[in-house]
Amino acid sequence: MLNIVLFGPPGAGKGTQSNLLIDKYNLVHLSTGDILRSEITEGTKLGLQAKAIMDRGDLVSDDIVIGMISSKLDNNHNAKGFIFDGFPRTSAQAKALDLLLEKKGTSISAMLSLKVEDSELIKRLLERGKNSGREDDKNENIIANRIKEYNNKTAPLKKFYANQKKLSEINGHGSIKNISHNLNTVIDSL
Ligand code: B4P
Repeated sequence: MLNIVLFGPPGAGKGTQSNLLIDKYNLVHLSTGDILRSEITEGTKLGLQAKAIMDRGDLVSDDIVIGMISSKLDNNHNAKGFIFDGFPRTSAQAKALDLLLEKKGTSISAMLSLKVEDSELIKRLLERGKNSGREDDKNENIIANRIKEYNNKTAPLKKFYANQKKLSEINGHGSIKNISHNLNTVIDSL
C-alpha cells in the first residue's frame, strides 16, 4: 500500500495537492478538515462541538479526529493506499495512526512536507476567505493563531517521521503544477 502524509502549515497547499495525487496514484483522500466541515454542514453533534474550535483556529481534540480516521480506515478496506491531509497534527495523533495502520498490516510510506513562508500563507488564506465562507480564513488574527498552533503542536512531527527516515521536504512556493511534479518525483522514488 502507498500511504502518504501530506504535511505543512495552514495554506501550504495540502488540500490542493491532495486532489491531484489521489487521481494520479488512485488513493483514498482522508482530510480531517474536510470531514469536520461536512459534520458542521450536516449539523451533527460532533460538528456543533468542532465549529467553535475551528472558527477560533484551534485544534479539535485528538479523541475526535483519531476516531474519525479510524472509522474511515475501516470503511475503505479495499483501498490501494491513503493520503492523509491535515492528519496527524499532534504527536498523539501520529502515534495513533501508526497503531491503526499496523493493525491493518501496513504503515506510512512517506511524509511529504510543504515548506511555505508565513507571509505567503497569510496572503493565500485571506484570498480564499473572500469566497470560501470559511470563518477561519477571514481574519488575520485567526490565521496567526492557526500558524501558532501549527508551530507549537504540529511542526514537531517532522522529527517523528525523520526518525523513521520517512520525511521529505518540498518547496511549496511556485506554481501548483511544479509543486505537484516535485511531489510525484519523491513518490515515484519510494
Ligand atoms: P484544514 O482543512 O486542514 O485546513 P488548512 O490547513 O487551511 O488547509 P490546506 O493547507 O489544505 O489549504 P490549501 O493549502 O490547500 O484544517 C482546518 C481546521 O480544521 C484546523 O484549523 C483545525 O481546527 C481543524 N482540524 C483539521 N484537522 C485536524 C486535526 N488532525 N486535529 C485537530 N484539528 C484539526 O489551500 C490554501 C489556499 O492556497 C487555497 O485557496 C489554494 O487555492 C491556495 N494555493 C494552494 N497552492 C498554491 C500555490 N502553489 N500558489 C498559490 N496559491 C496556492
